[in-house]
Amino acid sequence: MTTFFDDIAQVTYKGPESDDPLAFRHYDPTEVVMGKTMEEHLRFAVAWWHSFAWEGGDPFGGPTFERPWHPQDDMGRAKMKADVAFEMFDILQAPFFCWHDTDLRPDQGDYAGNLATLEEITDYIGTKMDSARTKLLWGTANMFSHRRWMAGAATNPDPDVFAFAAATVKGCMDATHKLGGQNYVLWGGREGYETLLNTDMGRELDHMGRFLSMVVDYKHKIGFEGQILVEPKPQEPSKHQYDFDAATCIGFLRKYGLENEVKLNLEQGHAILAGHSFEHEIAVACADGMLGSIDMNRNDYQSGWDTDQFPNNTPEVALCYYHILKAGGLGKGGTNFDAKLRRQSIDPVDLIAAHAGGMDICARGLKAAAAMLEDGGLETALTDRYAGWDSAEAKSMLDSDLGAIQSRVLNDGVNPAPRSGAQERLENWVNRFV
Ligand code: XUL
Ligand code: CO
Repeated sequence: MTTFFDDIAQVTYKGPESDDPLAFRHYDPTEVVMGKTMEEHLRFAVAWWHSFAWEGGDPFGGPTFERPWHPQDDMGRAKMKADVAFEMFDILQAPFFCWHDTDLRPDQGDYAGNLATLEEITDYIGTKMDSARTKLLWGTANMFSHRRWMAGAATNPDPDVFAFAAATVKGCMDATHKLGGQNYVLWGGREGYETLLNTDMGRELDHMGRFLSMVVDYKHKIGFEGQILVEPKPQEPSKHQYDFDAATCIGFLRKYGLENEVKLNLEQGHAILAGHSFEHEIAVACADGMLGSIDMNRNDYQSGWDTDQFPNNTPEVALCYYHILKAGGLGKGGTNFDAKLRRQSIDPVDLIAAHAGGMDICARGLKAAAAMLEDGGLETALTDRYAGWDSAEAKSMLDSDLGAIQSRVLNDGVNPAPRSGAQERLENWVNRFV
């Protein structure tokens, strides 16, 4: 056991009146909400990259955190980092964590070396998991940071990079499977372009589709029962990313026949970058049965960057969980905090406070969402709004044709009477719960 977090006690539920800055005021993991505990609904995960690997640099300045395991170029320090991670999981009683290969292992500069160090560190993490409550929500490969990926991974014009990517994903899927991971994620940060002047988009999309089919085939070959998830984002780091948003990803998956094999890992900040709300992205995925998991965070609404801040807006979060609950919940997915501290937040306690606060906001949102569903006001308004479609005549219209419909409009003198959408009344109704 390390002592990075020194004398910080386990974060526990103390109720809404508590003024303890490190207590849960809303997240009681054992509280039952709509038939399941909050822990089962929310399935919180800590992201290894933001909490332990990121050193606090930004485009204008270097590391600010100066953790004892930095720089991360040595297996001893990689193990120290894992020790600290599990110390934090214990303080938060975190149900899950997530990683990229590069968050865990020191870089060796070649494939064989990276595979060996990944195997060594994931064996080490596996032994720590044996005596911890924290499970693996998902693993993924970082195929965007090293310079070899600068022109893409599966979409790279160089077939050797495609090969390196395929081998890297295989190694990461094996490690995820070994650790009992419940999902495997692919986020294509460099699967896109900087300029169309040097890009054969049709070919790149075909390669990306074929690559994903190989991932699905390999999942079945090794008996991995987790979900395969792709994560939409419109840009950053690439100027344009092919997995632009939920709707684009669903179209892509259908084109390559993968719609029954792959679902979506949706992220709040990515939705904002795409010009959507998180609620919109979740609703798009739910409408097609494609919701896999969520990366919870928020962006600074002024900066226009993917700032990956911890969530702190209850109404926003509540509407997201409203759609999730309506769709039957997160299933094998979870709520991964793809969120990092601000670079001035250099104290160990900042990491605990950030997660405790994020978990609390989500719990508050979940409870508000459940209360809205139990009240049923929105659902009643929705049923009423579409009630016209309940009639046999309206339903049969969908099986008829334009000519028949025209005859009916002429014969019956159909002349629709506009009705209020009642948006303000519905917004007022929502405000009773959040
Ligand atoms: C980047 C991002 C990634 C993915 C995993 O914006 O969200 O951290 O979640 O590669
Ligand atoms: Co993410």
